[in-house]
Amino acid sequence: MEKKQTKTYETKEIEEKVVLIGIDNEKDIMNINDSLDELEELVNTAGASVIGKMVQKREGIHKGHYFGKGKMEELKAYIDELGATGVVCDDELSPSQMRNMAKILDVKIMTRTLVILDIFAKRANSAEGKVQVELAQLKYKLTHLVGQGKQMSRLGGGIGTRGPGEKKLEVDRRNIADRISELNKELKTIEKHRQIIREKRLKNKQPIVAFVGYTNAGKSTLLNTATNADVLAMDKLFATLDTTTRKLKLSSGREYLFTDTVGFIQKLPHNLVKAFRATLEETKYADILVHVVDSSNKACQTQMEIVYKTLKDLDCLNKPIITAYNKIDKEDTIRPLPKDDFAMHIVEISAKQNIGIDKLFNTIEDVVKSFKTPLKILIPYEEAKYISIVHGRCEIILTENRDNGIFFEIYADEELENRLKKFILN
Ligand SMILES: Nc1nc2c(ncn2[C@@H]2O[C@H](COP(=O)(O)OP(=O)(O)OP(=O)(O)O)[C@@H](O)[C@H]2O)c(=O)[nH]1
Ligand SMILES: [Mg+2]
Repeated sequence: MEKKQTKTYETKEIEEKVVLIGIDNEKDIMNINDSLDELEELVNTAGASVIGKMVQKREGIHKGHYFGKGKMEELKAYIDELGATGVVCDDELSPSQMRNMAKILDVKIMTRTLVILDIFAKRANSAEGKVQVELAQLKYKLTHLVGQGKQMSRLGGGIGTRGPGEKKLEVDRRNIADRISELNKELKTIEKHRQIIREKRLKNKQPIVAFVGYTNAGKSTLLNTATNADVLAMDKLFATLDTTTRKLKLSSGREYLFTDTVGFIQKLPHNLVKAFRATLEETKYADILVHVVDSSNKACQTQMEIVYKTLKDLDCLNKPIITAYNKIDKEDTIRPLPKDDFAMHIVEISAKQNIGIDKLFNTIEDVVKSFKTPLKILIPYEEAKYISIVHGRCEIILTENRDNGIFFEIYADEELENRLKKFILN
């Protein structure tokens, strides 16, 4: 639950009623209607309401003011008719486009990024999350809020004006750069701390399983069900901004670390992704990725494509991926489920109803068992049986005949590693 603002001296929130605008250029991964539906959810999550939508079919964005001239006039009339207080654009706008549009439309001009930043500001809990959000906001401000002063101050609160940075909104623009470098330093200290924790984990050799996926797919719900954690899960976009990790022993007796991560979304600007690098890095250190998919979402196939694109950008596509088609308890689950060429295994689950979780656990254990570790071994010549096992079942990097036996550098899975234990050289 959001805490109500009760202090009288804080900016009074005005209810924003906005019109969403987007361009249908048939080039984006997600079709424009799904994209605007998603933007509507984002706007609702940020606390404003959508009272209209307008789409223009055109090759690209108009350089001066996003929509073409005629369509802008149509939009102006539409806004006046509805009494909208703002416009939220599905794409990024340059400061001059924002200025031109504000001049023509005479309402507040916002973008998808601004809305996402606003949600991030509401959600950030940890020190790291807050620093990351403030950094992202300041960077955005530095490049975008030039010349927006009049509109912003005229309309008071609402989207784009709240956040951990709120106290600092009065910070002189000249100081923004200083603040950015200060925050970067803070982030470095936090990252160092994270690195120490990571090293400890590596020593413990507990496999790390990260739940990744599109926002609202059910990652936090799965972490809660799987590990009895108490992570905020709700039907809002970007419920999770901070990573949570829980330890759990599975039936083999091995301990695993399960990590919840921030959700992905389409059209997330590159600098925003960069701002959340530290959080997303958790994904980089995972041994296995469980790709949680909301299989009841009509755009789920597109969402999956976007997840894989993001994983590729993060250099994580080479990790073993288990796709967990979630929410199969829902009637509107898409059948047949989309194909998934990136997944090593596919399971169907309901994180909420605790269906298929054991199957998911077993699959995770199977994948871990198949992991191959590099080993150096020396097998005496008289142990012919073991020599033929190595030749038959291991990936051999190097062989050397030595006085006391054959030296091998190999990759072996867990079972073979156990069988060859007595020959392993330290
Ligand atoms: N019916 C049904 N609803 C589910 C299931 N799993 C999750 N949900 C619901 O889906 C919504 C989103 O769940 P979360 O666990 O917060 O999703 P998330 O992937 O962590 O989302 P972000 O943190 O925003 O990225 C919540 O309302 C959950 O109750 C499921 O198996 N079945
Ligand atoms: Mg979550």
